[in-house]
Amino acid sequence: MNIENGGETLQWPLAGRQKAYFEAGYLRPKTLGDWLTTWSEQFENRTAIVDKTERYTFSRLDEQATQLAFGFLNAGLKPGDKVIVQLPNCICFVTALFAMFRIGVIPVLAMPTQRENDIAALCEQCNPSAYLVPEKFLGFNYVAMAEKIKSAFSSIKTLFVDGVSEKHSALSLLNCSPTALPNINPFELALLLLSGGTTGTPKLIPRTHSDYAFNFIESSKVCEFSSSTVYLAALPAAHNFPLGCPGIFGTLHVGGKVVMSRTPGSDEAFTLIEQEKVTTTALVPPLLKLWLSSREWDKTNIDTLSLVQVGGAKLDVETAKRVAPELGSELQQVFGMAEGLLCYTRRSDPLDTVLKTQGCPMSCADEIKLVDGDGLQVADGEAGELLTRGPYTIRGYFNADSHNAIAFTHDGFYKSGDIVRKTPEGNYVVEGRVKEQINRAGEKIAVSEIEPLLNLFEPIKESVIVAIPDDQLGERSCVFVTSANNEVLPTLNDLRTYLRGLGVPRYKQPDQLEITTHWPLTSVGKIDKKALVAIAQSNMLKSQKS
Ligand code: OOB
Repeated sequence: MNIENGGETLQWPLAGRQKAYFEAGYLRPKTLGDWLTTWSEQFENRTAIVDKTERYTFSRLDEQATQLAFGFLNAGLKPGDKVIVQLPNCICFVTALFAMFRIGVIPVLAMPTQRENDIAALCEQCNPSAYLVPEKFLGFNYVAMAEKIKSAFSSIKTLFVDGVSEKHSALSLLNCSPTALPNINPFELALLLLSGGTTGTPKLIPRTHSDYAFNFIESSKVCEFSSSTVYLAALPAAHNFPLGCPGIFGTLHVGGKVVMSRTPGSDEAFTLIEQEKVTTTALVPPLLKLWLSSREWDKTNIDTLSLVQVGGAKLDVETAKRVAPELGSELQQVFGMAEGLLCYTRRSDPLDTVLKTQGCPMSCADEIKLVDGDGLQVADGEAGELLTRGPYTIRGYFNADSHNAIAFTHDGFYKSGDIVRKTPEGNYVVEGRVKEQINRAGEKIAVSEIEPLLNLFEPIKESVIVAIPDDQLGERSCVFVTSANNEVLPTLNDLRTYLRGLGVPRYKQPDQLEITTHWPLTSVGKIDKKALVAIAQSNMLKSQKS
């Protein structure tokens, strides 16, 4: 098949389903770099993006991305090279990404909160040629970490630093003279996202120019973004949700304005909402809860905020109900994954759907199957593991053949690990995770069965159950709870007596109780189960010693 691309004709053996998606118009022959050119032609002097220090029009964003592309080429980067990009939410993050898209260099999107071990694990997976960091952010010296990483990984030839006073400063790249930009195939790899696992080592998710463009263009239609959208990127921009669902890219696509908040907390976010007249933002549930509690005393004017998207983890109905009265905005639930599939509640949905479901797929080309433990489709209305395939859902993780063999079916469906139910209206409700099951001496405990019961127990505000490796049992169950009243803390015995009263068998009652005042969070703000397991193990060791 021949594809027109900037006057050149590319030979590309599009095959199978990708060919079908192309022919059906889902995947378009246009690179992300070329999309920026289109936006700059359409929206020229409108404001595209704002951060703490600068404001760029669409034309300036386009120019700067091209300048930086020249700089990257001049610094020795070549199409196909990987670059770890670890920047906070700032204009440079977006400029650098588009510069890379224009020269076929692949950004690997690391989170600012990641440290040496995490970055080393990424380097092992993708052999990066360069690493882009801020000079300093929230008191952490990224340059020192980057120097260490560079000396440990010989593939890294260059460090780029977003800052003024550094020898590697990326700013100097902006003065390089123009050279020819390479031709980039829109159906090839554009960026590598991190998988959102709250357990285990993240895998790299390969997204192409054309599939990612479909991701944000279709999202911005479904979410009704327009040129009057002012989008606040409060979650870290390296995450798929604020980046492309519809997020930063989906806002730019319709000529809206993007506002980059360096931190997700309400202090900075509320001020930016007031100053920039923000209309829309995306949050994860723990962050939404923080915003709601700040709102009790922080009376900054956030009247312009009209849409709050919430996703990334299950939103409980009680919190969902608070969004409209307390933030003065409409709620939209988003159930998505960096691997592809996005489900949204629609803006025209009845309130009950928005409060109680995670919506339905963005595209009619998304295929979903709900299956049982044997891979057989469950009956209508029953919960099963969600398998999915579609124009913007990956066919495999990057460089992970053996994992791919178990994470995808032979006919290309991604096994999400999410346990989901479909309502008669066609919306999906996330009920838990396949792996959120505790195998206690061979007896299986579904976390989604016990957690809601515990949450109804008066002394408990919120509970999270995790599986802890155990010499005798294989796995034991540990429940972490935040207490509803710090004066009267529940004991393990209280919990067991309560559950016994509800007829819950002994093996399903927790083996260990940990009371916590706050939840450890992942880089994007989801409850970090891996950290909970480590805390439970270390507390158990301490109690055994004493
Ligand atoms: C988003 O993406 P990831 O890749 O960080 O995490 C995906 C996983 C899903 O498989 C599911 O387990 C969970 O996060 N999840 C939800 C959810 N949204 C995501 N679980 C329950 N309710 C929801 N609404 O988290 C992500 C990507 C794009 C848009 C939004 C979220």
